Amino acid sequence: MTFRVAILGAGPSGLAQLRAFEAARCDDAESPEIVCYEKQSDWGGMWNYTWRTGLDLYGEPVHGSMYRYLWSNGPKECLEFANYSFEEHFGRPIPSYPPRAVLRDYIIGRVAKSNVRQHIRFNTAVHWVAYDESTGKFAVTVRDLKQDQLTTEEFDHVIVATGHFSTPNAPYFKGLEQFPGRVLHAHDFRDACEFQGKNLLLVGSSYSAEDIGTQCHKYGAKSVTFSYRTKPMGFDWPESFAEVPLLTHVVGKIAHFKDGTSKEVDAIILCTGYRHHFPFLPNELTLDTRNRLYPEGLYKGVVSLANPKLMFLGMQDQYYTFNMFDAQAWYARDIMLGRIKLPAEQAMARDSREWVAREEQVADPFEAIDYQAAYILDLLEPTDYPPFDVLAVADIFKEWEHHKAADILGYRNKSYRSTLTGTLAPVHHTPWMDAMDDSLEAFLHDKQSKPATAST
Ligand code: FAD
Ligand code: NA7
Repeated sequence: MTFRVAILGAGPSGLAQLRAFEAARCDDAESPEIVCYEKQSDWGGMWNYTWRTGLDLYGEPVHGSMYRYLWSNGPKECLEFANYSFEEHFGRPIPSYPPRAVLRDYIIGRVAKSNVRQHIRFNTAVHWVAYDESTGKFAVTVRDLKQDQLTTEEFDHVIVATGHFSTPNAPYFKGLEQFPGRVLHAHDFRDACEFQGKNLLLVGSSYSAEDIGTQCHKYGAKSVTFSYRTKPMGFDWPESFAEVPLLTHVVGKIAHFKDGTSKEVDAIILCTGYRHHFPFLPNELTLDTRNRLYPEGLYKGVVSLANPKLMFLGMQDQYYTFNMFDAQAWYARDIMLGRIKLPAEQAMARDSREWVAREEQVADPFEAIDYQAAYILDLLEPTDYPPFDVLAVADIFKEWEHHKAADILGYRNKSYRSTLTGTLAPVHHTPWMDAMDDSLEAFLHDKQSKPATAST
C-alpha cells in the first residue's frame, strides 16, 4: 500500500522535496501520494514579491519579507541546483548577482519542467498538525482560503518547509511609541524610495541591516546609522553611514545609544531577525531554535528527534541555500522510501548533539562556511543527488566574503565561475550602484554586457 506525504509550503525547500520525489519516480521507485499545501496563490515562497504587509487578502499573516530592488546577496554560483545550471535555464551565461525576479525565474524553471505542480494545493493554509500514537498517522488540518473551509487529512509523513524568515523578532525600545516617524521591522520594508532624503536608523548588524541600509543609500537616503547589539559589521562604509552601539531609547526624533551618543533620525527599521514560528505545531512536535547553522532537536538537520516521521527543511541559518535544500530533500525522501535506515533514537540524539557542539566551536564566517559545507557533504553521501563540488562552492563563498570586505557597495559587480559548467559569469552591463531597474528584462538585456576577463 502506498503511503501519504504532506509537504507544508511550496517555497524552494518544499519544491526541492517535490522535485526529489519526481526524480525517484523517474527511476521507477515507489511513489507516495503527495499533497503540498501552500497558502500563497503561487509557488516560489519568499521569492514571490508582494506589496502587502501585515495580513493577506484572507487574513493570514503575509509571508513575504522580500522588498523591491532586492538583488542576490551572494553569488548565484553558490546556490546553483546540481541538476539544473543557470546556463541551462537562461540558455546562456548570466552575471553572478541577479535581482529577485531572475532568481525566482530560475527556481520556477526547474519545477515547471516536471509534473509537480499538480501536487500543490494553493491558497491553502496549514492550521494544525496532530500525531496519533495509536494509528501512527498525522492529521493535517488546513483552511481553503478561497472557500473559507477547514478540512483534515491523514498522512504518514509531514515535511515542514514553511521557511523561517517571516515572523519578525521585534524588540521594544523605550520611546518608540512616541517616535514621530515610521517604525517598522525589515519584514515590512518594501520600497527604499520611501526613505529618499531621510536620516535612517537601522537596528541590527546582519544581512537585513546591511542590505536594506545599502539599498536605501542607493535610492537616495540622506544617512544610514546602524545600531549593533554585539559587534559592528565593520565594513569600510562611505561617509553617510555610521555604526553605533545599541539603541537605548528614543526621545522625540532623537535616538540615544549605549555609548551616550545620540542622533536625530526620521525613520527606524528594526533589522533584528526572525523567529522560527510554527503556529500549526503542538508543543511536543515544534522546533524551538534560534537562527543557527544546526538547530537543536534535529537529526541530520532534518529529522525531528521528537518524531522521526516529521521532518524540517531549510531551518538552518543559510550560506548555502537552494542546493542545501535539495540535499536535505533528497535525504528526507530516501528515509521515506526506506533507502536510508534511521539509527536508534539515542544514536540520532548523540549525532545531533555532536553537530551542535561542533557549531559552538565555529569562530568566524569562514569556519561557518566550512561547517555548512561539511554538513551538506554528510547529507549527500548516502543519496543519489547529482554530484556537485560543495568545497569549490565554499571557496566561492570565501571569495565573496573578501569582496564584501573590500567594497561593500561594489561586491555585486564581481564575477565567479560556475562549478557545474566551468563558465565564468559575464560582467553585468551596469554596476550595481547604478542599476536602478531590477526587472528580469533589464537584467537580461545584454547589449552592453562584457565578458569577464578574470575569475574576480
Ligand atoms: P520560504 O521561501 O520562506 O517558503 C516557505 C513557503 O511556505 C512560502 O511559500 C509560504 O507561503 C509557505 N507557508 C508558510 N506558512 C504556511 C502555512 N501555515 N500553510 C501553508 N503554507 C505556508 N537566499 C538566497 O539564496 N539568496 C538571497 O539573496 C537571499 N536573500 C534573502 C533576502 C531576504 C529579505 C530574506 C528574508 C531571505 C533571503 N534569502 C536568500 C533566503 C530565502 O529565505 C531562501 O532563499 C528561501 O526562500 C528559503 O526557502 P524555503 O522554502 O525554506 O522558505
Ligand atoms: P539575522 O541574520 O538572524 O540577524 C539578526 C540581527 O538582529 C543580528 O545582528 C542580531 O544581533 C540582531 N538582534 C536580534 N535581536 C536583537 C535585539 N533584541 N536587539 C538588538 N539587536 C538584535 O537576521 P537578518 O534579518 O539580518 O537576516 C535573515 C535573512 O534575511 C538572511 O539569511 C538574509 O539572506 C536575509 P546579534 O548579532 O545577535 O547581537
